[in-house]
Amino acid sequence: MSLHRRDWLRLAAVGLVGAKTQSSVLAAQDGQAPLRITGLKVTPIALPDPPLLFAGGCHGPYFLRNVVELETDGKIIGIGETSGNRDVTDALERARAIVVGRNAFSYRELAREILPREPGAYAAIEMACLDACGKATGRRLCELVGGPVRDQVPVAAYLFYRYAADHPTVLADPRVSDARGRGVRALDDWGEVRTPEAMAAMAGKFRERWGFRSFKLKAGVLSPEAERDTLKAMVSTLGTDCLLRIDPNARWRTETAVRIGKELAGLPMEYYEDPVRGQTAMAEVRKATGLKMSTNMCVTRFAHLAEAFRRKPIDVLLTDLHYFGGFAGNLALGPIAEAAGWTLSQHSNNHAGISMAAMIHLAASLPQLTMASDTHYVWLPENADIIEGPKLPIQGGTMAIPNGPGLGVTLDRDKLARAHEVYRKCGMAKREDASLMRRLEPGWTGGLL
Ligand code: GKR
Ligand code: MG
Repeated sequence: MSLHRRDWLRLAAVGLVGAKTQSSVLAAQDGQAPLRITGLKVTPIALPDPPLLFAGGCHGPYFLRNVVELETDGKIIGIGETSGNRDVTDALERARAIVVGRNAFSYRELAREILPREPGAYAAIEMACLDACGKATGRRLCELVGGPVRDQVPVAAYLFYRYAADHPTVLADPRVSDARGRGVRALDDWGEVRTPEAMAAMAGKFRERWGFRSFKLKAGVLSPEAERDTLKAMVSTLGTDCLLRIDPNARWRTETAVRIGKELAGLPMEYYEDPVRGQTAMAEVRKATGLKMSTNMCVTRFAHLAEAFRRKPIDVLLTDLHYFGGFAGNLALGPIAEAAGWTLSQHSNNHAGISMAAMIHLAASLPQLTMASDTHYVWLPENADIIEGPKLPIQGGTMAIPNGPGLGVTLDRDKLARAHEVYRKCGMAKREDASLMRRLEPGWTGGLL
């Protein structure tokens, strides 16, 4: 819903529409701020997740998110989404007292108060403020922050080794509280993917279906040699015009990472992501292999930048609006990354359509974010999203900026209510991937390789 036409005409008559400090001018005019925040509703949800494997274990039956609805006196509701652990829900509940009574246009003021202690909560609140501002002004979120600098946002194929969605151990997980089952009742039909050949076949299908050019292999799961062979098998299937990323989430020792890194030299590597833990080890691998290195683990906040300038562990930074200061933080990060000689890519954790829309708006507005963004969105079953209508489409390896003011997506309250009900029933309060992995692979420890 937009500000009433009558209000715009009145403001236009006194020359205020488009004024640079619109919110304060409007406030002065009316004696109160427009888009005064009157309420903050937080809904924790659980959405179905297939058994994807990574260094920390196997994804549980659901991933958790928090959805925020920010009510304003203009009867405009802004929406936001962020990480789902219970501590973030609590942080959002605490933030209500700070946010209510403030002005959605002044979200940077809120950053000072909420961001340092609760980055995940700040991200959802800022997203909802910007969505409300967009709805009030009839502008897309990317336009509010000075974009778009690109209309189509490239995204990467995010490839996980995995078990079949209807593996008996997966279905027997005590946290499952929906009607999923064997065969046609399974969450998806990708089946088990635990060999180089099976992964290469899945990569080929990902390209056929979504047109991806960049392919990220989530590693730290099989032996490092099998994961190297997986990249080779992917090149045999995809050809050499694909771009490859491999991310063992720091499960490899430095010697392993150097040895495997040298063997990757002949492949069309886009970057080598977090093979080892910490900036010092990353810098050593970077020097020894000459590969482009990237991280979403050793540089995750502004406080890490100074050390990274000194140690030089990376060429590419995977940023994330959910923890790197929202849109405001990311837009500030762009020129800093450029000065450091880094390009930006975008990190992803499991998420739904609201975050997907926000990630597209960010990639469309941040000039330095030139590399394809990661997204788990392909793993979300079609009918499980919480936005109205179908999921946002991926075509030709890119996503278009959603049409419409603000984020350009609408919350489907029935789907939200169902996802909240699942949250209540499944009993999960945080992400926990080791228990299912130990049931699937007794003896698994997740130790260094
Ligand atoms: O979803 O298993 C996963 C990923 O491993 C995720 O947790 C990571 O944060 O996607 C992430 C990454 O690039 O490291
Ligand atoms: Mg990573």
